[in-house]
Amino acid sequence: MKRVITYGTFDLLHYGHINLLKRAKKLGDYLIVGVTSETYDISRGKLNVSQSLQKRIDNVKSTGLADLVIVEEFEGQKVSDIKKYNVDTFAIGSDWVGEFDYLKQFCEVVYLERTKDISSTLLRKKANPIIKMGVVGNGKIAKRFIKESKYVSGVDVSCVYGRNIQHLEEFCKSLELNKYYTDYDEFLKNVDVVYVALPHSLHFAFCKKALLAGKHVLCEKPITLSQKETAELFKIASEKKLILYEAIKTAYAPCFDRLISMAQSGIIGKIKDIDATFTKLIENKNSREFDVSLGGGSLTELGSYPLLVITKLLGTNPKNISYVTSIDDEKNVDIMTKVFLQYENAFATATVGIGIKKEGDCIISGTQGYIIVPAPWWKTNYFEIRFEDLNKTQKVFYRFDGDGLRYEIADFINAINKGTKTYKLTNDESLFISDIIEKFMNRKSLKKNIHVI
Ligand code: C2G
Repeated sequence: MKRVITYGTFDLLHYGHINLLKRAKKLGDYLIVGVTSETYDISRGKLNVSQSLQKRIDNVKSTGLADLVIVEEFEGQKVSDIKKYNVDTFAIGSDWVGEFDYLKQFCEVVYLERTKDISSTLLRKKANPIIKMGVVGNGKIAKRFIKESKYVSGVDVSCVYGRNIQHLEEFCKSLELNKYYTDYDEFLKNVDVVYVALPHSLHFAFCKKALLAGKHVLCEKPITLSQKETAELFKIASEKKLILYEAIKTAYAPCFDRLISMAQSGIIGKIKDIDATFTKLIENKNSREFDVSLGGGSLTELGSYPLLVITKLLGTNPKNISYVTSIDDEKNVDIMTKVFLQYENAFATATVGIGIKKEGDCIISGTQGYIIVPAPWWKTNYFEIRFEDLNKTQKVFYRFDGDGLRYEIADFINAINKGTKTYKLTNDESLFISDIIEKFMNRKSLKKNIHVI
């Protein structure tokens, strides 16, 4: 019996896929089809697959062409599948010519002519027309965001809003953008969705206006500086059936998602302590980060990251929250802050600093072991699960491409197309983070829980 194997995502199964499967089947007597898992697709840079793995498997099965359907989960699996299933022929479309020649040492490799004028990308475009996104703000993060958006299909950043014409012109030139606006209402009329990348203190007003104008919003973290304001934005979004995302990039990174799932699986026992640190020295004291009127400071700037991992694993109901902080006398912003959170059965510390440097790792401790994510843990691409017996250490690696903003953009675009948010950062989690930031901002009224040193 001659065994043939082929692989693919098979998103929105179309006649191009079916043609391929028919011809692959004819190459032998038994056809094995490997359907890629979501995590594998993300790891190889395919970010906009629209159907679930189960749906894609069902579709392949419904063709009646596959004798066996398997799931492809990792790079290098093809070699072991070929050996495991005694495969004689590996077949794949001609868009991959040359890419799989290395498999020739194990079996015959056949590239089949790709069917013209049809692709999943084309079908996705038809189902979901390209979303026109406008960027609010023209600073560093806006620039990085626009570059990263190019890796996500289904979205096109078409224009930018700002105040300073000279800066806008330079910004547009460097990013090959052809339109800028200095009038926010005019800008809103010309986009489907907005990304807000302004100083923190302006987030609320600009998000609110965009939502009221019927636009989906992706807002840089922290979404606002108070729980009340964040709640108001979510309320408007929900009433108007709009998607509102807080852009904490770590939340959407595939390796972070894996970290959270593994920690929640009980692999280290009951989670009892989390210690997460993020410091980033800002040299320029005249910058936005040191400007109290713009919501500057360590906790507003960086707090979202450690608070994200804490809320994901321990929830949104600590029994007690207290802070120790070091304030810059001249600027009146915190150059380092530690937030202590005491939960019913666990505790956690979030440490952030823009004026004091510290190792930026994250340690999640449990009753049977701990997980360490080395610095920079917020760009999660690697972690170790360690136990009393060091021989049991597990190392988990994952891809974190570019600046990592592409993952949040892809998630946001998918949410718009599907009409619902993912679990990766819930409204409750954003509200919780806003609350902790707000309590700190109002520190005068919280004297006994704040220690200034
Ligand atoms: N295909 C085709 N004609 C098209 C579209 C796709 O022949 N018009 C083929 C592809 O060449 C591939 C298969 O259909 O052999 C599945 O295509 P995709 O779903 O796009 O999957 P792909 O990303 O090519 O995955 O490990 C995964 C594989 O490497 C390929």
